[in-house]
Order: sequence, then C-alpha cells, then structure tokens
Amino acid sequence: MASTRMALLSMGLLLFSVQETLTVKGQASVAIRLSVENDLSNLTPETYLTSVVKGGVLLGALRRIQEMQPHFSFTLKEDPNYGLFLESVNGVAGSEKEQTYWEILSEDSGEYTRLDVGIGCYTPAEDEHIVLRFRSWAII
Ligand code: B12
Repeated sequence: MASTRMALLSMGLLLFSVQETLTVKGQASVAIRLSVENDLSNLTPETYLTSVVKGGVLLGALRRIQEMQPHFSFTLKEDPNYGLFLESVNGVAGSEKEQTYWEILSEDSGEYTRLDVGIGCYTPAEDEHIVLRFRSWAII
C-alpha cells in the first residue's frame, strides 16, 4: 500500500516537472533572458524573456523574440566556414569599414564570457543570460 502511494506520488512529481518544461507546441524548452546593449551609443539596454527548444541553438531564441516582439529584429550573414554571423540587431548593423560588430556574451553574477561559437551553434542553458553587445573590435 505504502509503495503504491510512493509510486503515485513520484509519478505525480514527474508529470509536474515534465509539464513545467513544456512549451505551447508541446516541446520541452529552456527559458533564457536576452539583453541588447550598445557600447557605442547611450541607448537604454533592452531585455527580452524568451525560450529555446531543449538542446536547440541561440538562433531559435532570436527568432522567437522576433515573432513575439514587434520592435525586435535581426539579420544574418552566412560565412562559408563558421556558419551564421549576426549582422544587425534592431536595425543597427556591424561594419567592416567602421570596425563594429555584435559581440555575443553570456552573463553570470556580473561576469561576462564571450561565446566561443556563433548563434547557429551555441546551445543556451536554462536561465542563461545572453547579451548582444554592439561594439568596436578596434578597442578589444
Ligand atoms: C578577426 C575575427 C573576428 C572579427 C572579424 C572581423 C574582422 N574583419 O576582423 C570579429 C571581431 C568581428 C569577430 C567576431 C566574432 N567571432 Co571571430 N574570429 C576572428 C579570427 C581571430 C580571425 C578571422 C579572420 O580574419 N580570418 C582571416 C580572413 C581572411 O578569413 P575570412 O574567412 O574572410 O574571415 C572572416 C570570418 O572569420 C568571419 N568571422 C569572424 N568571426 C566569426 C564568427 C562566426 C560565428 C562567423 C559565422 C564568422 C566569423 O569574419 C572574418 C572577416 O570577414 C578567428 C580565429 C582565426 N584565427 O581564424 C575568430 C573566429 C572565427 N571567431 C569566432 C567567434 C566565436 C566569434 C564571435 C561569435 C565571438 C563572440 N562571442 O561575439 C563573434 C561573431 C559574433 C556575431 N556577430 O555573429 C570563432 C568561430 C568558432 C566557431 N566554430 O563558430 C573563431 C574561430 C575564434 C575561436 N573561438 O576559435 N571575429
């Protein structure tokens, strides 16, 4: 009797945690925060709450924000060797001539780590804070 009750309880907990991680489309998802900052202007940083399919790449989160937020947009360039390069965010584009680009970082307790791959390869973790920062590479 006690073991049946334990089994039902564990099943209940399992169903609860599974339900908690399901998105509208029925796929498990990972919630993340994404901020957009600009080192070269004094625009107020924007922060978006979004999610990506479990095991999915950062690009999926950007697409999801673009679908939900009328003021968020981005464009990509395809590089033959490294895949997808984030070219512009909210109408602000990086430029070879101006030596500017969108840097992609992960922030944790005030520490910023530069991602070592692009948006088409990076797999965000649960509750990760991703920062897209417009900056100059001349002052790295
Ligand atoms: C210089 C450089 C940059 C410069 C390129 C501009 C310039 N004109 O200098 C800047 C600062 C913009 C840059 C940015 C980034 N870079 Co970079 N970069 C390099 C580096 C050191 C040399 C590239 C180069 O000049 N090759 C010589 C030229 C003649 O060849 P090319 O094919 O024309 O080079 C182009 C591509 O490399 C492209 N590029 C550069 N970085 C990246 C990153 C991604 C994801 C893509 C798709 C394209 C791309 O820009 C170059 C100029 O057009 C390489 C490492 C290496 N030693 O190769 C890393 C390297 C390519 N970068 C890398 C990364 C991770 C990034 C960033 C994602 C870092 C970040 N977290 O922000 C960002 C891209 C962000 C975005 N907006 O999508 C990785 C890519 C790894 C991978 N498998 O995805 C590398 C291999 C470094 C590493 N970690 O080992 N980068």
